[in-house]
Amino acid sequence: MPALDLQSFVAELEQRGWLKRITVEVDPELEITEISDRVTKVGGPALLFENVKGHQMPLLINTFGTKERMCLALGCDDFEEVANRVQTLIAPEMPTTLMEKIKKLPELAQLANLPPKIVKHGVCQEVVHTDDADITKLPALKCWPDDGGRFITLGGVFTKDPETGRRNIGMYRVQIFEPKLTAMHWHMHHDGARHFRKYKDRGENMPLAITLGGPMVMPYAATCPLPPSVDEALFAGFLNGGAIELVPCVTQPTIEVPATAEIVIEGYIDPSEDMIREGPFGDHTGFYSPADEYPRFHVTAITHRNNPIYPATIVGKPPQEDYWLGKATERIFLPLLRTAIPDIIDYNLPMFGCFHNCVFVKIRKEYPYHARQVMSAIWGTGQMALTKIIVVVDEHVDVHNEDEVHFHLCANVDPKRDITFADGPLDILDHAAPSSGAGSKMGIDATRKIEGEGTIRDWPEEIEMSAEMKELVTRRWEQYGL
Ligand SMILES: Cc1cc2nc3c(=O)[nH]c(=O)nc-3n(C[C@H](O)[C@H](O)[C@H](O)COP(=O)(O)O)c2cc1C
Ligand SMILES: [Mn+2]
Repeated sequence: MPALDLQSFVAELEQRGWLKRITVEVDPELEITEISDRVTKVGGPALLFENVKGHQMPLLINTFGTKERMCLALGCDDFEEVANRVQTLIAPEMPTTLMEKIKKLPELAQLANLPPKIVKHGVCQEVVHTDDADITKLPALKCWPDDGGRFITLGGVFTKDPETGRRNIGMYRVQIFEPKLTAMHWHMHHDGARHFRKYKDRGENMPLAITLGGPMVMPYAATCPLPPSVDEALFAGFLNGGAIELVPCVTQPTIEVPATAEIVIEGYIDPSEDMIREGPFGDHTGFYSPADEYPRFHVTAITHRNNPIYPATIVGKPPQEDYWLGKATERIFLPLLRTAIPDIIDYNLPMFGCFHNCVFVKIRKEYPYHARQVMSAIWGTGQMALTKIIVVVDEHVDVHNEDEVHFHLCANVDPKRDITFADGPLDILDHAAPSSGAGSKMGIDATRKIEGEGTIRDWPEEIEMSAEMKELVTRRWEQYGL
């Protein structure tokens, strides 16, 4: 089972030798970034900085920086395990015999226990600051030289839809301005922003909480591209294999937060207020996202457990630890993506594409322009709709092998015939887009062309050695003395 709080996860990492404690004083402005960046890029350990200049709290970073640690956080050996559970969840096989029914029972019972459970007390409220709440006490990082200030980078933002009461959790960065003032940087396509627009229309204040730590599945769940109707806390319960315990906030009691969180920042947004200029911020695209106007968040309380650990992350040129959060999503959401687009056999969001810039897709082509149909479907599906460049390849191509994809892209494409352009929403962070969050997309059909797909001549066969000869050479390999 995944760890139920950050502290026990840290203990587990340490026991496995996957964590390093840094005892010398380090600066949360840039120095931690430079250290963490170097360590992440070589697949190094999680880092616990015990002596952060100007602060009392220790800071944990690079927690999810390898596949092994990401899997440990999700309580699995491989992302495919979780993907298979998702598959079972969405396509339950009809139990036929009594024995099979009985075998299903524990699974079904477990399902029933997935929604979050509201409890009265939580360690996240061992210490409560209201009037004396001061977010500048948190060892938030200034990540990159041109950043507009210090940012909370690994927080889960808890909001509720004012119409339906439905909860949303999203990971959005939070810039610190004053002891009780921050900004809420949710992109307009994200659910937090959707909720905000509803409060604004109703002319009501928006209650909100930012949480740090808690059950180890929570940070990941907050990044999941779930449809607005799905509560991330329910999905977290599914990942966790049991309900997440939530406790009502002290000053914003309609918002409930993980009982085992390290730190909770409670507050509200007044939608009638002027926005605040937020950023710039060195982003996951490898470029700075420019300063822009975002809602002001007023802090009404900070609660925390005794001796909390402050979790942080940096984003920047890949790989960073968010690459592994993204990889987990790519694998875990494949079964869900396939319910919308069954033609997709597999896909890969390559590291260089920074999530939305590029996707490699594998299909079994069955009719003319099948690849284009899949491109259109991707451009119409959830957060995948933000994809800028799609490369579609045939079934025999390994989409996780970039060279193999590039080989087919270069060999199989007549640019005029096989490249298609479309317009649509893009990642807000795409600086090349002609306007913010909107622009053009490119689909490259790198599959073998068939009749009905424009002018094609005889298509040659791809060179492959016969299975018999491969087997023979493998068998004799020792004899060659190579
Ligand atoms: C480290 C990290 C930082 C992120 N920062 C932001 C952010 O500042 N603003 C934002 O809108 N999305 C950000 N995201 C992406 C969202 O968390 C992600 O798209 C999530 O699915 C949004 O959830 P929602 O659809 O419920 O809003 C970040 C993701 C990660 C992994
Ligand atoms: Mn959501």
